[in-house]
Amino acid sequence: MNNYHAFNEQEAVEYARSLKGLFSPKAVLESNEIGDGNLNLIFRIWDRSQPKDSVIFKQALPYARVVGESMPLTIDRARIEREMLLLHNQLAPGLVPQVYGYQDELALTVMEDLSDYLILRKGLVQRKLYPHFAEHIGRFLGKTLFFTSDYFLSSGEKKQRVVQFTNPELCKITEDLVFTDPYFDAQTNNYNPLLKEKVAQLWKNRTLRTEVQKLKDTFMTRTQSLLHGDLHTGSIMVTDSQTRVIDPEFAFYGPMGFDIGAVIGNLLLNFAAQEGHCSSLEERKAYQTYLLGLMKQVWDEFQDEFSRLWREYNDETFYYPYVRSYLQEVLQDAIGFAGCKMIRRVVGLAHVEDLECIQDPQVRFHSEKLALAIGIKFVLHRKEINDILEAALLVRRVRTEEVKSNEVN
Ligand code: SR1
Ligand code: MG
Repeated sequence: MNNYHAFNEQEAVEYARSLKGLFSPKAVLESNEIGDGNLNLIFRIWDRSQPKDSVIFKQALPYARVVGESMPLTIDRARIEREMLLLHNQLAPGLVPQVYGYQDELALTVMEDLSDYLILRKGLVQRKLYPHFAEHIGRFLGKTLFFTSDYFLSSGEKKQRVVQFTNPELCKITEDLVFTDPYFDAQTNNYNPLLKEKVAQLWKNRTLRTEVQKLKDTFMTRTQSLLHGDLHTGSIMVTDSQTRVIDPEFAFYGPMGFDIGAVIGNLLLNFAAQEGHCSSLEERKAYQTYLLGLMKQVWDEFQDEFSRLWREYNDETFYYPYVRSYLQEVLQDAIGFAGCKMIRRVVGLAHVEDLECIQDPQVRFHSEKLALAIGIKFVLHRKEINDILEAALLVRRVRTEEVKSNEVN
């Protein structure tokens, strides 16, 4: 940490100039700090005479940006992120940004600029359609979760990887913000005052809190695969034809369902948010149906890819027919984690743009209430779900109940 200091835009340019081969010696470099995430600095650096000639500098701050210096955070997360990106480039080529270089003391990674891409969350808020996203993410999940599991790696290799990607501080953030704080009157919580009664009910719900505790236990103890660790729709960038997974600084060995649940939960946060975005009932319904279709397709693609790889690489070490019940448990975990992810984004510290961009608190309240209701049902009923279509049906049922209860009140 001795030689660490956080860059400003000018320092980022000077550092870029000092890196041989990154830009032409004649380049006139400019830089903008464009980070809008919770943790890091992101500099875009480009050559004024060749604007397409550009890179991203991602620098970890020694604290969480969203909170400030009162929340110190290890800069080792930059190493974890870079090592994960390099591994993802091998396991799922074409679905992650390229890494061009790094400097550990500065907690700096130099990587591909994806300015032509849009953060998926923003695209979903605008109700855009992405014909390839579900296939790409399903495949990404299938490959990265299979190739880092005991079903592919030798027992020794797997355990070395567990050590390499031990990420205690970032896991603790998730343990607190996803599984703990939303379920009591924690200082970090932040919710729409109109939800006060709903949140009080949440805290009193002993069955729910027990189920969330089980999921937290799974998160903390099940070293199934190397996870991205924070795979929400803000960690995915898209064009009409391309998909890239970014920001794996929360990577660690955990339960597969946590990554899959992050994708599902965030698609459904958008589903709930659409209630407050779209005044045309027909357009809203069509987009919500589209989101449920994406959820199903992500799961189906994951399941197909994972089973295909298990069969392809199977020797007698693991009995192939077990894959079916194995994936059933992964699905139930994914549904439970999706539920937790939805609840935390309504009650906890860090919210999502899908809901936050609804200006009117009364309108937002209805979307937040729906997100909460889906999240709770997912946690409580995950063990009854044996097919992704049942999860979609449950979402539809909860929505209908919510609409009815809004009419009565
Ligand atoms: C203090 S960090 C808050 C959240 O931002 C990240 O994206 C993770 O989701 C984390 O929980
Ligand atoms: Mg992130």
